[in-house]
Amino acid sequence: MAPVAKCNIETLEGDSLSCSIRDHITHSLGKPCSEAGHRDVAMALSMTLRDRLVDRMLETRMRYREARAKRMYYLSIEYLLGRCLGNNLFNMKIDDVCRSLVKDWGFDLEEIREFERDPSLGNGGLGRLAACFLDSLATLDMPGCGYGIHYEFGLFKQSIENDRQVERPDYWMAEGMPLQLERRDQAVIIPIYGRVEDHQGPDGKYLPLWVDWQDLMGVPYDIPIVGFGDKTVNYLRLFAAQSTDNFNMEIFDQGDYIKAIRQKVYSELISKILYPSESISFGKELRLIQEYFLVFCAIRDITRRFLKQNRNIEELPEFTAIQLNDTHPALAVAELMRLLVDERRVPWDRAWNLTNRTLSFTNHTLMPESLEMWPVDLMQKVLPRHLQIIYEINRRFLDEIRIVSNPDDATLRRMSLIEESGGKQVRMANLAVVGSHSVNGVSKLHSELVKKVLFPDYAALWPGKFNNKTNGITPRRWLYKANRGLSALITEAIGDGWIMDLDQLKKLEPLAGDAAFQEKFMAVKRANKERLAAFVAKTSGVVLPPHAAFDIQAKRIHEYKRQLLNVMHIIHDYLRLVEDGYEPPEPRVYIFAGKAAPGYFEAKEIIHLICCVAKVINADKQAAEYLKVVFAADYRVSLAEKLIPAADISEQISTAGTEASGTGNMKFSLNGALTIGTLDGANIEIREAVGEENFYLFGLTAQEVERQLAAGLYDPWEYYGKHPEIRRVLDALSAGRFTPEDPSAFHWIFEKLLSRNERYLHLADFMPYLETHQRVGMEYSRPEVWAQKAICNTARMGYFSSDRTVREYARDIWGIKPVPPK
Ligand code: GPQ
Repeated sequence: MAPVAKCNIETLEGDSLSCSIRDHITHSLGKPCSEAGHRDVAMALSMTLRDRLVDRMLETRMRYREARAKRMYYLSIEYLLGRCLGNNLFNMKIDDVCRSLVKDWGFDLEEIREFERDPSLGNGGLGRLAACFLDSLATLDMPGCGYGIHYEFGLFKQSIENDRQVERPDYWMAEGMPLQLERRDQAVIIPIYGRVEDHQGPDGKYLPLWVDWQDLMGVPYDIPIVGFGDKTVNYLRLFAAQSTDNFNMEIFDQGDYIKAIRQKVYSELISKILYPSESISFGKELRLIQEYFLVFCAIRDITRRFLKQNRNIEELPEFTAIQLNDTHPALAVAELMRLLVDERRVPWDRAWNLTNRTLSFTNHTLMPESLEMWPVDLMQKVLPRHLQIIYEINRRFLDEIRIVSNPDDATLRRMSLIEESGGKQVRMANLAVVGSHSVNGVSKLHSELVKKVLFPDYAALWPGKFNNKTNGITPRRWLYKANRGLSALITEAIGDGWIMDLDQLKKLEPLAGDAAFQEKFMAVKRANKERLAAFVAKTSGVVLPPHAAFDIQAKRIHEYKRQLLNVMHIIHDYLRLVEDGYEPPEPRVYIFAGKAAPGYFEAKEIIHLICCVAKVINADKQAAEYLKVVFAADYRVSLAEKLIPAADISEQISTAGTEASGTGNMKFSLNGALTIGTLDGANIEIREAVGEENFYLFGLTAQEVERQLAAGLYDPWEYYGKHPEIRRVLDALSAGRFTPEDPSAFHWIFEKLLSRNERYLHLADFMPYLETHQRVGMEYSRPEVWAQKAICNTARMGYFSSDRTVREYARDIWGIKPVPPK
């Protein structure tokens, strides 16, 4: 390794980087530079960046402090950051310098970046949205940081074996995580279990005392979050559970040393693993403790910081906003009340006012099975004081609405924080709504449905509390970094202002009809497809023709997202090809990616089906020229960055009214894919933005779906009887056409799709879906028509930048402002 020795401004940067990397190889990794390999350079480079980021982070902290700026804290049980090294290099604008630096040493920067494991500390959209918001907050110089859990095992790694999903643990820190800073000095002690005793305070007033609790410890790890342009560095603070060295003396005194140790080990389980599904974890004690653990650590940390700068707790809402990312951190309502009332002796009404003005809540789902409820018995055992506080909030709230609106009993029952039927349960969504000053949905349609379907009584009571914040995505990761070819082309055409101001993509519109630009645009797409094809060939052995239309559905596997509808269409295409001798206007490549929750039978079977269908089709010579199907294993941020830039067609086909927003839909369209989609979630707004003629719409509306389901009108047999296309596909599935060795394997799908209470109305939307795909095919075979539509998609997606979303939150909910460096 020789030092770089050119003399210009870049080289100055290069020289100091080079020194630092060499220094880390020697002193942090303990190796002579001459023996350093790819992995060592990756580690040392990350450490070098961390040093610079920490400097900026300290500067940012001073800047916020001097400005006495209001802060926003985002509480989320998940963060899907994706790989950090490349993102940091791009945001710090030193990617080119580093590339040429390591090249001089004989290394390839892209190869070095492949050494980093994705920190998969999330399941899907909710966690990825949190990561996009952090990027936008830092880019906009806004004082906003994230709080979460430092899971030891992230979302499982998926592989496909014998055509089925296999899950393996993801020990994401196996290669080390050089970017994070351990902050042992700021560890938090967390009380849990125990009971509440009634005492009388010195003033004669009732004083509840939480006694006999056990303790846990939360150790913070900070990950610096750098904004584009390297000015502001915020942080994501993740807490890891550790045991304290206090022993339960009762056990210890009995001489049961091993039992006492076992209890300590149990406490470290808290942050061991991310639950791989939102709906299967309710009722699990460990998950409740995780939620509490996050909330306690975050609130303790936030108030500690606040009180360091400001003695008067009454001013908390002037300087602090706390955003609850869905209901997983909803215990914050009870915990903030507990801290104010029990610890700081603030009178209840004042404390309630402060809590309400500080907290705000985002809902991300309408699916009834995802609405969190916790059994009262469990909460009594784990969090006796919090349960008491929740009951007190409920009592006062119900008293108040009795006075204000004199509701009937049914309304009161619906609005209560406690579900009384069956075993008593705490309704976390109600707790979050009652305890927050703002409740928002994540797309226009979703926010309307939140008011109409989820919380009609609350919306009538507090119409001003409910609002919409349509989701967004960060253009830095999802265009600038993920699609280098398109980025360069855009910058060549309109300059690089779009990276910070995505609306500038509008300037591409006049070029949509320009033949030369179209050619360049499609050449970039083609190159991305070739790169993806090479990756697929290497990882799964399937050879994809890059001139085919790449049609991709990448997202969690869930019945409501209707991967089944997509597979049914592929089967239809295939049978038409081999049985009817039909020749389609264009060859098609179908790519699926996504994980199924390990306990979700139907989702895992859908993956099995996709793999079986792929095997049969890919082996059929008659189909070879026209059709290929691939299941790309282990969907995660870094794989999304490979798939999305290569897509021609984006499948966004959930049953209308089920997908809160979707954010993958935005990423595809921004990268010039055309959407085939339903009027669901943010699809509606994407279609409005890109223009009807540049979006392939099909299917029932949310209202129509709702009407069919409510009136029991949906009769799948009618569609089966009426449409030979549907019959042929379902009969093929039921007869085991794709599983000759186990012909009844997919009979359940036949039965399910034909059952009257099939909630997602697959068959109602099937024929319109087919017909729309037919149109997609025709238009793809006319390159100039297609190119124009694709360019219009990219040009008109500016609205869906998470910068816009975050600015709206800041203005309407958080009350925070940019604090840029002078
Ligand atoms: N979402 Cl409640 C998740 O990814 N996980 C969850 O636990 C909940 C919602 C998604 C939702 O399904 C998408 O439609 C949204 O685009 C996304 O949250 C971000 O809002």
